Amino acid sequence: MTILQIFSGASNFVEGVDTAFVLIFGVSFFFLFGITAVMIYFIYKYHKSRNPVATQIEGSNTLEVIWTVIPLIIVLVMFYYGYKGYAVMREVPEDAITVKVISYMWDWDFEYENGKLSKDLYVPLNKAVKLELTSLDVIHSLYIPAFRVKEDAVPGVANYMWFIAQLEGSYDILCAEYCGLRHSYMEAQAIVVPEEEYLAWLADFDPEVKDPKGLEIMRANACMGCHSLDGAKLVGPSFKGIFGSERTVIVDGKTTTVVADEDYMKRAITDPNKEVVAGFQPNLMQSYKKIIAEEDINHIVDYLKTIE
Ligand code: HEC
Ligand SMILES: [Cu+2]
Repeated sequence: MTILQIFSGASNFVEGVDTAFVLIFGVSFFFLFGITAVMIYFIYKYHKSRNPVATQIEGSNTLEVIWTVIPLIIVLVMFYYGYKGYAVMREVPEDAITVKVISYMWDWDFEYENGKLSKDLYVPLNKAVKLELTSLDVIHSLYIPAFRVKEDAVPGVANYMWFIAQLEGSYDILCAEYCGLRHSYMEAQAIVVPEEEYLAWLADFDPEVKDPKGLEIMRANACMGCHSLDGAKLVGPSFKGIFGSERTVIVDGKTTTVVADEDYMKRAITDPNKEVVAGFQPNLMQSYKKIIAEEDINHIVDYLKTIE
């Protein structure tokens, strides 16, 4: 992200948020320095050597009115600009495209209207995008600093946010709600491309191959709390590139290697403590044989085959 992208309105909310920010910051800055300057001046002016007898002031209606009314006006002005910037954020235009955001420890999945899933958020330039936020476990918060938007993803609550991206480029997405061990790694990119490019990207997917159903089942069974898709080692091994790779496993205390084919992956789910992946603890993963139907286990295996 360049300085240009930060300051020149990467989204339609930059102006409103920055106006409120600069106003509040400016007022605070003015009073911090103003009050400090007056304080220093009074220390000098009313020093005992220059002003040996203090004046007792018994109250002044004029002063009371001034220091009540002026702060009241300042606070109302701050509120006006803050509210003006915020109100539009809750009014989603009717032609907005919808992207579902599924957050979980510790990653984001973005699901588009046609069922395509992605790890980075793709959005078309100059089009309203509504994000529908859900969480599968704890509270997360989707934060795109360059767009000046942030909204909590709360389990069991349907929350939303929207924006219009106005500059092509790639912008950081962060989690702004502390959510555990890998909170700080819960990042992604918002990738803004011209609309034709976005539509081409969106159409380029084969639902048969991706089998997002398998991912859904894994999420519903909290597999992703122990396994990552991106190579990160959590409680269990990452699924990245698992299909067809050689796994070093310990069987009855002896180390051997097996190729992770369909059969191996099914065994790993239904009888995980028979072949224990080297470098990981046995008995952490339970057998899902009686918990997940065989058909659904097949969906999981089909999905695992696609994770490169
Ligand atoms: C409590 C943490 C935990 C959960 C939840 C969990 N696993 Fe595991 N999983 C592990 C650990 C630890 C290992 C490595 C030790 C072993 O092989 O038993 C493992 C191993 C695996 C392997 C073999 C991986 C390899 O590198 O060869 C697969 C496949 C797997 N799990 C699938 C799943 C699926 C599917 C689910 C959800 C239905 C799941 N796991 C839920 C902890 C977990
Ligand atoms: Cu988080």
